[in-house]
Amino acid sequence: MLRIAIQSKGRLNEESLSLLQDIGIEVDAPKRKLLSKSQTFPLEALYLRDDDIPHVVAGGTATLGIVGLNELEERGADVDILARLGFGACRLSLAVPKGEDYEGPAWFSGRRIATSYPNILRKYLDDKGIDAKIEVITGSVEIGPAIGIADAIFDIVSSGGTLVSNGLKEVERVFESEAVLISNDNLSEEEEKLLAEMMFRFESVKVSRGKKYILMNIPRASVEEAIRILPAMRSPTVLPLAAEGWCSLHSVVNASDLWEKIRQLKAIGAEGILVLGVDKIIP
Ligand code: PRT
Ligand code: ZN
Repeated sequence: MLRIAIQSKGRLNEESLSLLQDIGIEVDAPKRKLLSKSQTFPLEALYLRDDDIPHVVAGGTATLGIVGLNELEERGADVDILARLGFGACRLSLAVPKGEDYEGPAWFSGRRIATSYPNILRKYLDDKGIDAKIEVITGSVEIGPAIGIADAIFDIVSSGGTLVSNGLKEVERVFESEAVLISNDNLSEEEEKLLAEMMFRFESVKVSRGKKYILMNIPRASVEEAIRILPAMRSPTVLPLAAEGWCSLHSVVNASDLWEKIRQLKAIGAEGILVLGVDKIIP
């Protein structure tokens, strides 16, 4: 059986569970339980604080884990990164009080920087040859300058709203992060097999993200032009309609191109266009 370490509560919990659900693995949400065994796949979820996930996976207590790349980088655990998961996106940035005249990283020389990510910050400062003092604090880093324990901060930024409301401005983006799937690097043959099945399912969900299924009626005379507009995985499906001179055409498109494709298809006479979500794509 596989065991996956998941954040018990916090920003990554919900999307981690819904990712498992998308690949057919149902586990109970963490209430007071630390472990929850799936009834639909040989896997159990182990609910932890995100800080503990890298080491629990590296040490083998869990086979897999879902954690922010920022935590992994900070803790330096020896694990394999299997996939970037496309959620929990954020960055680690340096920010200074908004009135400061900031012209470049040299500003930080001799200053105090508050952070919960001393290792990533230390590496950045060393690379730049900057001698600054790192003040490690574990929560509410953003209030550091206001209460006088630091001149600047190094913290997670997503929308940037927290910086603004604390009178700070982001001046250096140091590390880009998102949730990643990690594994222990020493799996048994049986575990490898289960993991391969999970990764196969996971790929099919990933490929389907951002895709739409589109079907429409189109005059037979426009079919070739429509096929040029809508390249599908192999080629679009074209079915004759009972009405003389008309076809039904089905294809898969990127959601980002959808409206432009619809505009082009309407221009060549497409009617009754239906757009549906795509759940899985098995190539
Ligand atoms: O209890 P536990 O230790 O498990 O949770 P935690 O409090 O340490 O972590 P949590 O749940 O806050 O975040 C988990 C992970 O989510 C982080 O390690 C990041 O990988 C990722 N993540 C993504 C974020 C954010 N976005 C984010 N915005 N983590 C924290 N924030 C903070 C940010 O620091 C700021 O204070 O949210 C606040 C709002 O950000 P803005 O820029 O949108 O205002
Ligand atoms: Zn944490």
